Amino acid sequence: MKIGIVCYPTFGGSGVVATELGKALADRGHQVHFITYNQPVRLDFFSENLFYHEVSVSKYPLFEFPPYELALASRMVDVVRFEKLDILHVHYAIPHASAAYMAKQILATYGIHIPFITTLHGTDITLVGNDRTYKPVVTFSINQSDGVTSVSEHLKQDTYRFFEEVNRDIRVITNFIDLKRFSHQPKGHFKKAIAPEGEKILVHTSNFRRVKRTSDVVRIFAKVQEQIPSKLLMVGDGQDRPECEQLARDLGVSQNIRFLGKQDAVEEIMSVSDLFLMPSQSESFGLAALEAMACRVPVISSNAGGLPELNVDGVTGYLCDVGDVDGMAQRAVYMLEDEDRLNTFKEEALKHARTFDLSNILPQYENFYQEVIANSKPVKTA
Ligand code: GMT
Repeated sequence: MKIGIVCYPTFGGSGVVATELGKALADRGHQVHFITYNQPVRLDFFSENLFYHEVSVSKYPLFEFPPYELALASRMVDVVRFEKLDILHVHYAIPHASAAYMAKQILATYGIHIPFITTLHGTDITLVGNDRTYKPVVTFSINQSDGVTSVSEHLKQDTYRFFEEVNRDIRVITNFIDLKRFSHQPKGHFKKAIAPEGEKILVHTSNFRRVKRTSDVVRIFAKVQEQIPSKLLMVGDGQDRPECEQLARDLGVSQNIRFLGKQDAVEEIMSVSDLFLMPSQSESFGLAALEAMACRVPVISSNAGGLPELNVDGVTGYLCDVGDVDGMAQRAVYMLEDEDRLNTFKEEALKHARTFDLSNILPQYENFYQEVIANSKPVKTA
């Protein structure tokens, strides 16, 4: 197939899923065309089946808000026409689904039928559910998609709950992990450098947005550290990082926390870690937690959103209510204080991560593409 993928080319979240999916499809022999405003971060190598088409938004003094959605729709029209794509797959509804709808209508005037699939990732639904600004457009463009997927069952139910007028079937295709890349690596020297006295290593990765509750991570760690000699690695960057750094100083634990900023080789950091913390306010799936589990790291998370579908309470780690810093700290101590117990959690985390291996999820996307191509109806033109 010739597949167009539209995504945000950023660190973390939907952009990573879209890029990893595109790479895997290209490995399977499909031709994959990324259409976005920057080279996706994990697309930094050559493959004969991978193409990148930049969307450039012209600046004009009149445009206080340059119309990215129009530039994107125009680029989609251009790429579909000239590369003869079979299907478009847009990741994150806003504004990609409505841009795809517009491109589809324009292409129909050239006699070209292009079906499009929208994958819902999380904040495109959960934030908009609380903010009516984009609601009519998101509702319309979900309903007009030829196929819709969500990354967890919980996100599917949230979509119906927040968008009462969405009347489409939504196929759950969960996020995935490439276990060939994300696996435990022997990085003993790195571990020794971070924890020279054999301290336990806790880790958190995110974009430090409010929804991640990163200050809870610091608070949980401060409590754990009172009972277990330990270190905390904070990976990523974002608006709440300065607040976390200040909190670490105020709580007197800053000497045991390393803020590492954005990192490419996350799997190397995970490989030296004993426990992953994800106390998010909301999380449609929690890809970062799956990355940790694939590296044999158990998870303490909140029970928000789709996290219970990933983190099995008492098996791969523990789930607590959002904001329950004491509960999360207690469970962390329970896991870390006994080496055999910790190892059992580690094994279970890896075992469960294997069920999300790319090899299980990729065929679900390929089958869905074929289903949608076979069943989608061309736009009626006058
Ligand atoms: O939260 C992020 O890191 C970005 C965000 C996005 O939409 O790009 O991530 C969402 O999509 C990820 C990939 O499907 C999910 O694993 C995250 O759980 C989800 N984030 C939230 O729901 C807050």
